[in-house]
Amino acid sequence: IMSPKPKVVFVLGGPGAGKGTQCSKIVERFQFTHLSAGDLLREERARKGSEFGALIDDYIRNGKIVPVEVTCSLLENAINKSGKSRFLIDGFPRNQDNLDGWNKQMSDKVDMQFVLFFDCGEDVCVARCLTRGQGGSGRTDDNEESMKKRIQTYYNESLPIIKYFQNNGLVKTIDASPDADKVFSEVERVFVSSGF
Ligand code: UP5
Ligand code: MG
Repeated sequence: IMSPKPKVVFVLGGPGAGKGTQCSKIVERFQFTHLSAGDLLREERARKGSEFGALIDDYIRNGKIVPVEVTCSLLENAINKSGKSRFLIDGFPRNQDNLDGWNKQMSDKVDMQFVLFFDCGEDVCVARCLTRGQGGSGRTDDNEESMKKRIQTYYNESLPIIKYFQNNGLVKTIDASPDADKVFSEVERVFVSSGF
């Protein structure tokens, strides 16, 4: 007997919208495994012997989106290695290349449930990332120069993908500007009403 396909929720939103923060809360409350594409890329960058380390480093500093072959394979490996069946995929897909690559490599292997979209104004996003950078996040992209590029990439490449999902009725939008607990109360409602 075939085991059922893993269930996947895409978690999208601008840089600093609170994707990671909310994913941690979802994991505490619901049976999900959190896979942040950005975290997987940063791990791969740090891995000794990685052939992609320098490329990933350059893309992240410049707020550019790493070619999908790299990111999608990291995600597929993480899904397979975990042995789990419900995943939050945080920060992916974020452009057309990501979406096409995912559809080619993964869409038949999982059941995508919905897209959780953290909607947040640019000023709030930027302020959150810069504050985190000042607190010593160690992230090479939490500075003003990288931030401008991350925001540009978000508007030019990622928002059109969110709009595409919206046109297909797949998006649950959450106002991400209130404090994290308030945001989570909305997130909770979405998951409960989706049967989780
Ligand atoms: N914070 C969170 N929620 C708050 C709230 N409600 N009120 C006040 N403060 C709040 O939060 C950011 C900061 O804000 C934290 O200090 C938090 O405490 C505070 P976080 O939860 O980390 O937000 P998140 O949306 O996860 O922000 P992140 O910076 O991770 O978003 P990005 O989308 O920019 O980063 P990611 O790691 O996904 O990607 C980084 C780079 O990797 C990309 O720019 C790209 O170069 C590359 N990448 C790819 O190439 N491909 C991919 O598929 C993914 C990434
Ligand atoms: Mg994050």
